[in-house]
Amino acid sequence: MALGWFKKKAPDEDDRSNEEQAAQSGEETPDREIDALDTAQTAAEPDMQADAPAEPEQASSSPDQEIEAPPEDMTPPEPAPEPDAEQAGGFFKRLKNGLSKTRKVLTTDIDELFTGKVKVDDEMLEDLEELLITADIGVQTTMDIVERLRKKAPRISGPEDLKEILKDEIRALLNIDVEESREPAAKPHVIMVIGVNGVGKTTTIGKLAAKAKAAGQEVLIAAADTFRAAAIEQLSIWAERADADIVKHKENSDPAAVAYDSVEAALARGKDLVLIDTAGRLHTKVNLMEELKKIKRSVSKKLAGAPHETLLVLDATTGQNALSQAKLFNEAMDITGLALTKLDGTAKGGIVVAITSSLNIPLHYIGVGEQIDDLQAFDPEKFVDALF
Ligand SMILES: Nc1nc2c(ncn2[C@@H]2O[C@H](COP(=O)(O)OP(=O)(O)OP(=O)(O)O)[C@@H](O)[C@H]2O)c(=O)[nH]1
Ligand SMILES: [Mg+2]
Repeated sequence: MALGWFKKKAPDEDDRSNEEQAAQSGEETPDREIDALDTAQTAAEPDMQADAPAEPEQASSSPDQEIEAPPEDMTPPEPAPEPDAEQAGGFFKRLKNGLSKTRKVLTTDIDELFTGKVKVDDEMLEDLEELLITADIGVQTTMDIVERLRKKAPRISGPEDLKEILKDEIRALLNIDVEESREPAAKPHVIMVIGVNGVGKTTTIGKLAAKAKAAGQEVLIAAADTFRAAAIEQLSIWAERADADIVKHKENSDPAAVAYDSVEAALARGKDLVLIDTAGRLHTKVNLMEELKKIKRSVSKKLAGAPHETLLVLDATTGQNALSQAKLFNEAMDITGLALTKLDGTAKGGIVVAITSSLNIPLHYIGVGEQIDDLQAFDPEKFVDALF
């Protein structure tokens, strides 16, 4: 299977407003003046030693306070064990299985709306509105959909009709920003993966690495989340599983230097793809966005034009909060695409509709489970088919 690459859709961005935004958040995290942000220091004297095992550290500071992330214990999860052969299933089957909770809301519950009725009435439309909001399609989008359904109500004579029409409505919303796929122009193609803690960045990198390997590409992973030794360990397990190289430094070393070295190593080794893992929260009080920008600058110093993609990972189970995260990250980081994880764990799969219809950032990948094969290129048609 070919790995899908997508045209960059850079949203308008104003650097100065980013700085202002960073300055504002700096008021909340007063120590952010830390001038590790100086570009000149970025890649200086990289530390190439192997990571020394160390005890995972307890969080001593808050991450960007503007971004709500669920509190969690600080030990990164072991990657889930590899699946049994019979568990694996086909691509579409995995998608369908993953979306089962959301599908229940959109199908079984719609069937129930028709109990004792043959025609769509106002009460039914109100109940449907509630269902769609439960599935996290978003209030405005739901209201728009229900309004259009109201006009078509006389033609709807049963739950199957209603589902078909709803399916068309959702399909139309999902297809808004379909972008053309393309082959990577640069070698190595560099993807920086960002997002708040726990959303699935490291797991997504493991899955992406495996996909790229399966497509015949040589992959190198950069352990630029240097927050905890355990995070570096977690990434190493994924790298091994995907048969990818990994560049790692010591815990607490400069993430920008790790990223720089990774690109250097990838150039030297003729790699096709570099995937950069980053922290979702920081052990110092450096502003997260500032650190991410620094990593980006460092990478572009080694390879002009890199990173070619900045992939924001969002957790579907956080529902509408994922949308606010996307907006905040995009203001600072010029996101080129999204990966939405954990669609298998939620009935809020409608967030896909909210994201594609309200953000001007293409959704590239969806995660439908913890296994290495559980990341799929987002395909609106298949997604809708799996949803109903
Ligand atoms: N069910 C399910 N779980 C997922 C998916 N993607 C990731 N996870 C799980 O989510 C948890 C967090 O994933 P990580 O990859 O460690 O998240 P992270 O963003 O790297 O977290 P930090 O490094 O702490 O910022 C792990 O238990 C993963 O197995 C998915 O698509 N479905
Ligand atoms: Mg991680």
